[in-house]
This record gives sequence, structure tokens and C-alpha cells, in this order.
Amino acid sequence: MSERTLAIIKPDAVNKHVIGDIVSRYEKAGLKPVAMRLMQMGKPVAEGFYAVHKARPFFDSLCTFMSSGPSVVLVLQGENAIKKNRELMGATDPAKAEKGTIRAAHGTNIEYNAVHGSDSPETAKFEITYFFPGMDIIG
Ligand code: IDP
Ligand code: MG
Repeated sequence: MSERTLAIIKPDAVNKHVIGDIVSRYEKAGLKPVAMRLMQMGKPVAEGFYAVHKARPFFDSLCTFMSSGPSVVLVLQGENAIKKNRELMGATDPAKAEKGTIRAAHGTNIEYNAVHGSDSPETAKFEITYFFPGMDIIG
């Protein structure tokens, strides 16, 4: 089933000049970018995006990081896009991410881990609408 997911190339990865490498990985995996923004989100925008993690001890640090520089926010479309992107990304902690994944290649630590990807159809819907209001969800 073709579906859409939200991906973010986080500020650490943009700083490392690996936007091109990461977008190329999406394309080679059959995840087609159908919307894309280069933007520096304000801290309140990061806080709204990560609201589900509000109670976690790393919440403030995470939102400071996510607003510290430009990110690339994308909508990716393809067969099983949500699961496929999570596989491409690898585990949250780059030290535990499988070889060949984006986080194994470009992540620095469990916080500065290069990319975000929606984890379910419900979060994909919320996240796509959050950054691309008015964009219809398919699948
Ligand atoms: P995910 O990005 O793999 O879905 P989540 O558990 O949803 O991981 O956490 C969201 C983001 O919060 C992570 O990508 C990472 O940047 C940060 N994070 C997660 N766990 C920790 C932690 O234990 N310490 C610091 N930052 C964390
Ligand atoms: Mg998550």
C-alpha cells in the first residue's frame, strides 16, 4: 500500500553536509519526496512536534537541539513508507543501529541521531499536517 510518512533531516546532519546522502538513500529505497522544506524551527514549534515526549527527561534538550539550526522536513511517499523509513533510519541510539542504516552512518549519539521518521499512520498524519497543513494523506 502506498502511504506517506514524515521525515526530518535533523540539524546535526545538516551541519555534517549529508542532506544529499540522506535524500539519496530515501530515493534509492523507493521513498519519493513529495514535499520538502529547509527550515529552522523555533523552539515552540519543536515542542509542539515532540509533545508526546513532554514528560521525558530529555524533552527540553531535544527541543533546544531541534531548534538549534536548519533542518530539512520532508514528506516521503511509497509502498509501506512508514516502516520502510524506520528500517532505513535504524535504532534511536546510533551505537545500536544496524550497519548500513542512516543513524549508523551519520548519528552522533542517542539525541543527535541525524533523522526523524513517523512511527505509525496516526503519527504520520499528525506530523505531516503539522509541517504541511492542507496536504492530504494517502493510504
Ligand atoms: P525515534 O526518533 O527513534 O522515534 P523517540 O523515542 O521517539 O525515538 O525519541 C525522539 C527523539 O528524542 C530521538 O530521535 C532522539 O533525538 C531523542 N531521544 C530519544 N531518547 C533519548 C534519550 O534517552 N536521551 C536523549 N535524547 C533522546
Ligand atoms: Mg519517535
